[in-house]
Amino acid sequence: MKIGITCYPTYGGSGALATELGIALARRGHEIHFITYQQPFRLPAFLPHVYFHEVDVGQYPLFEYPPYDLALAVRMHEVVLAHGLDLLHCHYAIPHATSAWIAKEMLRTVRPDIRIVTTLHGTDITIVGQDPSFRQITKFSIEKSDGLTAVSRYLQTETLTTFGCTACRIEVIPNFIDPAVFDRSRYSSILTEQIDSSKRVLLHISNFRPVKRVRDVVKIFARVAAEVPSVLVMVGDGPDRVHAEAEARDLGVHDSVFFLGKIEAVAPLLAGADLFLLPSGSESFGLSALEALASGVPVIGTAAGGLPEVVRDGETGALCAVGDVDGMSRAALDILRNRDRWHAMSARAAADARARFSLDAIVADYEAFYEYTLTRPSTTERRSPAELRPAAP
Ligand code: GMT
Repeated sequence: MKIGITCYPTYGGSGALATELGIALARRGHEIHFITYQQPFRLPAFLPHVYFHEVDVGQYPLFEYPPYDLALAVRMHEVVLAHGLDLLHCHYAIPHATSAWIAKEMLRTVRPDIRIVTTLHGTDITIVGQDPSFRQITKFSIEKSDGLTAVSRYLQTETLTTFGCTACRIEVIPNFIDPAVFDRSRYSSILTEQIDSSKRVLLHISNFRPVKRVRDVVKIFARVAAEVPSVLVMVGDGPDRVHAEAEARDLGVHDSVFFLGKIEAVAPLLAGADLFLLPSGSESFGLSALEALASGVPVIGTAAGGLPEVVRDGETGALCAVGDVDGMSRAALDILRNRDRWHAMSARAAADARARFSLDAIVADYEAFYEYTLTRPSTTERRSPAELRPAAP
């Protein structure tokens, strides 16, 4: 198949997942075209059968807000025609699925067979998509996609409940890991070159947006460090980094907290960690938690959204209510104080992640879903949900 992939190319789970998917599909013989405003952060310089098409929004004095959505639609249109793509796979509903729909309308007469698959990742539904400014266009774009996937059962239900798109069939295809990459035994711990090896390492990776609750990460760490000698390694960057840094200073633990900034290859860091902290307010899946589990790192997090579908509470980590810093700190200490328990959890985490979320099986699910979508009538041929509803009396 020839597949166009559009995602946010910056640091974040949906971009990481979309890029890994494209790379894996190319290895399986498909031709992949990334269509984004920047080279995706996990995409190396050259890979066979992988192409990158940059979207240029241009500049014009009249545009205070250059219309990226339109430039993206035009680039999608262009790439479909130039390379004979079979489908466009959009990661994150807006604006990608909206632009794909515009491109599809532009292609209606010349390429009526083109199909759009949209993967819903999280805040496109739970936060941004519910903002009154975007709600109707999110619903519209979802309903106009020929195939829809969500990364967890939680997100599937949330989408159907929030948008009430009764005619949508949403396939759950979870995030995945490459078990060869997220393998603790592959890496010697590079962290010990900087950090005293007698200390336990707690790790957090995210884009430091408010939903990640990075101050809770620091609060949990401060309570753990008061009892067990440990350090906190913070990977990533974003708007709440300054607040996390301030919290570390306020709690007097700043000397034990290392802010490393954005790092692409996280597997070697995970291989040196004892616990992964993810106290998010909402998490549709939690790709970083899965990468930690696969690396044999138990996860301390919240029972929010789709995280319970990833982390088995009490077996591969511990989940508490959002904001329950005490509970998460206690759970972390319980695991760190009992080395046998940690080893058992670590082994279970790596095995469970491999059994349920390995790349080969999940990429095959995407392939099967593409094939299914390509054989179905397009949404432009199907009747809209509104038309199917009986007219009001
Ligand atoms: O965080 C987001 O809002 C978007 C996205 C991203 O680009 O980082 O993350 C989401 O997609 C990931 C990949 O499917 C999921 O593993 C994350 O749980 C999800 N983030 C949230 O739901 C907060």
